[in-house]
Amino acid sequence: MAGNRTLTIVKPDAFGAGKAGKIIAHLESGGFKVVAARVMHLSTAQAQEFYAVHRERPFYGSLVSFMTSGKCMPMVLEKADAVASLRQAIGSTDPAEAAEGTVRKLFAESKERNAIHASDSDENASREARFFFAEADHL
Ligand code: FUP
Repeated sequence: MAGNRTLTIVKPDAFGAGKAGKIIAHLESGGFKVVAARVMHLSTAQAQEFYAVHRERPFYGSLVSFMTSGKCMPMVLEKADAVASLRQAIGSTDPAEAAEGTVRKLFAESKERNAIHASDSDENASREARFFFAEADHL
């Protein structure tokens, strides 16, 4: 995981609605390359750990319930300046505030059911990639 990789998750709202293919196509047309991918149903313990940074926030329980409500699709993506580029491509947390053409503007339902996750730093991208993948999956 150099500065050219990041971690994304197509969340259960988008995956369950059959939007994963369109989201991947949108990201690929934006220059991202998928270097690892899996489909999984997060356990409560996994979702709690993944979002542990938010555990004191009022939305934590609801977020964990949502993230465990169906299958999701974690992926490692590659592009120059991957973290910043993907944050820009997904748009604001709340789709009502997301810029035109962003993944959340195009595909998200609400601030919680917002279609996609993207790492917010190189350090978190590495940590989150290790959370979902073995090193050998994205060499
Ligand atoms: P983001 O980095 O844009 O995914 O947003 P955050 O890391 O701040 O929040 C993580 C997730 O918590 C969001 F994707 C959605 C959820 N969330 C809420 O449900 N309500 C809020 O007020 C803030 C975040």
